[in-house]
Amino acid sequence: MAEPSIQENGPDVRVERDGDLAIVTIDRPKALNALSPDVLSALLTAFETLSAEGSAVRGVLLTGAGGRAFVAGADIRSMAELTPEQGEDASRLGHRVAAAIEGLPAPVIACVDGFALGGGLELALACDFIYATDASSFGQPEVHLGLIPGFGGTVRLPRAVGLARAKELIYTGRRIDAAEAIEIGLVSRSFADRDALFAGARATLDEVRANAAPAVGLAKRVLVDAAGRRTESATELEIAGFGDAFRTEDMHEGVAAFIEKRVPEFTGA
Ligand code: DAK
Repeated sequence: MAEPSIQENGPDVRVERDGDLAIVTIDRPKALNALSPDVLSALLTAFETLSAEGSAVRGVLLTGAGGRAFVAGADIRSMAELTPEQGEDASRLGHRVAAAIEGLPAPVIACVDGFALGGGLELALACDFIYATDASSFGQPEVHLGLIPGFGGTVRLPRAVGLARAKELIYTGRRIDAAEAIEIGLVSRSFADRDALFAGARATLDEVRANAAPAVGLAKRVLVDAAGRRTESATELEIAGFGDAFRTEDMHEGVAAFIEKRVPEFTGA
């Protein structure tokens, strides 16, 4: 395996590569990794750059540095003086980051170790799923500040936990622990500590990487695009994606290998 490489995307975001895996770290621990406009821009660049690599990227772990927070929210200080128009622009930038994560064909696991609040939880919700340490906590506390979620929380939280639970969390701004987050389906798995969290996330990506890359990418595209659509329109997306799978060499290899009773040799084509 090649030596892991590190790329800086601005001072507060770094991307480490380990072969076809990428670890994106928000590294602003003094502000509990709060999402300033610079951090959001750097995240956008990081995910757009990974997207441009196509099938050379098979999985991404998104995390926060410092051991106290994934992300404690949008940067409250940088929001203080915004006009309504600037508020909308800030919201758009957050949505572009979420879209870049959802548009990446490879799965992105949010590895939460500590607070995932406000814009931080929204960032995690844009990932394919959330793994967390037992000591983590989650919430949408915007109403405590006179705000509402601005990076997709009103859209993705109800999809993750159901409309009633999302309303309860958003209207109260209440924080929940990892155990409750698992119970309501917000977090997929929790782990005793950060090392176990990363080992677990890497093990999941290893399972994914054994499969045909184009099929995983097509499945993600359909799952992301179909979410929230009416049944008929959503199933049309699945039909198109299913057809697209037949255009890939890996699909023909996978089916042939099954019939010939051998292990498939996927190439990502
Ligand atoms: N922004 C900026 N700085 C933050 C921060 C944040 N969200 N969260 C923490 N910090 C900073 C603190 O100010 C403190 O800095 P210093 O005072 O040391 O300089 C440092 O991080 C450590 O925090 P604490 O001293 O407060 O640490 P504690 O352990 O006592 O408390 C805490 C940890 C996470 C419970 C507490 O820091 C906290 O309640 N933080 C705020 C959490 C929060 O409300 N987050 C949601 C923010 S609202 C928008 C788009 C999206 C959104 C809004 C607008 N637009 C389109 C405009 C989304 C909004 C949100 O995310």
